[in-house]
Amino acid sequence: MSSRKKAQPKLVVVSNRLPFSKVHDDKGEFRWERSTGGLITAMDPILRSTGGMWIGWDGHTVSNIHDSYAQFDIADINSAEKHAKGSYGIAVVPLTSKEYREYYIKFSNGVLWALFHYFFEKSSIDIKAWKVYETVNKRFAHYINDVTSEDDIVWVQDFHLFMVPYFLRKMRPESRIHFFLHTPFPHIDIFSILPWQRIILESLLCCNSIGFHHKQYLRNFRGAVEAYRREKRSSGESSVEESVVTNIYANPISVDFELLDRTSRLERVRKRAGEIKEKAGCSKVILGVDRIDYSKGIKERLLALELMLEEEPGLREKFFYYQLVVPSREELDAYSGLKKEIDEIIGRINGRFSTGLWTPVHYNYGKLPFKELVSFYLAADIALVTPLRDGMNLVCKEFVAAHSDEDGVLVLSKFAGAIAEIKNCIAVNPYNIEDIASALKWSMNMHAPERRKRMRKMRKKIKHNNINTWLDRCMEYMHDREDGMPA
Ligand code: GDG
Repeated sequence: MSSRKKAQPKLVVVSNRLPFSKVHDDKGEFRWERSTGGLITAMDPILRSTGGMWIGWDGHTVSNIHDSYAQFDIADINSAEKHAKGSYGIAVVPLTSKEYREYYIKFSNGVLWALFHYFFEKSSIDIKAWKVYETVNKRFAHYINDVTSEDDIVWVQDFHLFMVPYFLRKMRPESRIHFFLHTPFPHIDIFSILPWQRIILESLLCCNSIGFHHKQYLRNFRGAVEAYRREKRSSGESSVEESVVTNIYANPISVDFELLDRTSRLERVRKRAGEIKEKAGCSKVILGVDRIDYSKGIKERLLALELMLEEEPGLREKFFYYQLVVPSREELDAYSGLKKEIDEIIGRINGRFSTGLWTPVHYNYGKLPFKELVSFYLAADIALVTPLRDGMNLVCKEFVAAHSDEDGVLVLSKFAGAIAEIKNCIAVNPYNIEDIASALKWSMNMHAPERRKRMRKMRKKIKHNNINTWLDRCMEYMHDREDGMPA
């Protein structure tokens, strides 16, 4: 391990995955592939302009962790990064394939993701996996300590790394350590199912600030902290976290409105959106875009579509539904099983309702290039975003930002964090397929003036609450404790 210590405090982002992944090419050689997502869009410019650092895993498992820690400059990744303005450090935390399975697949996704999205029946409490989760979190903390200075501002991201603050605080009693959670924080009735709830709370309470997407998650967190403190007091135990005042806040993450808006105005993108509409050959294009996940409500949404087709024969041949699905966590049974179920439902719907010239559901399993995705957003008259539970949901915000034509209807789940900001959508209960079907019918029949009025208001909101606003507010909460809400 080499060390990188600078006198000037810098921002250090720590997340499970780095903004780049190491991937094999056909010849078995490695290259770096840039990942997509809101966090990278937000963090990349600030890290570049301030010369910060990103610490995480590169997506590639190794057999010997001791020789696999790596540190380099982002400019060394490829020539595109070399020519980009500004730069920042990258530090790779290695994982073995066993650790990947236990820490990432089984514990982070199999236990925590399921529970934090209220699917407690899918959350299999696994003590062996917890041990590996702890080991990996400790490794992250030690590496942060090795490659950064005590004055740096360490900002840990998401549920994969809940225990990092605990281990890091032991080494750095005075440093600034912050946390942001990208999932919901569940109600105490759910959270208390987790056997490690106390130690996770103690770890979070080692932070100087903790951010959530939604006020409800913050209230749930506060409820859990109060219960934890009551229990401590009644048993006469002292708390490990008493020396740190934790500032907790709600601040909804957003999208790069300007980039999506600008991309949707490109000639190439408009032309492609036109082609998508033309190929559909129907009056309405409906769109669903999701990472494959049971929390996204893809299955329920398809059943709603089937119900609508059953009940309203007049709507047949009037729309085209595109479901874009990004592969995810295929190693978990809950995910591979879901893919099979989705395939079957789509097969059944198309089998029941297709006519010689029309097939209701079109399905793409894979990741589209960014401009192609924006073309789909722009082509869609209606976006169906119906997660059963979602910390925020960026897809609904991207759909709005990409509609530079100021038209389009958003049907949005009332269990997505985004519902707090987006008032002019059509809100649905994603568990109620009749509710989704009737929202869909309403959307298809909505007149242009109302569609435009709603879309303009949603665009105004997302334009104002964009990814930079989110980042600026987080920075304020991290720097100014007085502004937030003490835990
Ligand atoms: C977690 C939380 C929270 C999708 N298909 C393609 C593609 N995507 C991109 C979208 C969007 C992202 O994936 C999905 O983001 P979401 O927010 O909808 O969902 P999660 O992945 O579950 O994200 C969530 C988020 O973290 C941030 O805090 O909002 O609640 O669960 O950006 O555009 N991108 C490309 N091609 C595709 O085919 N290029």
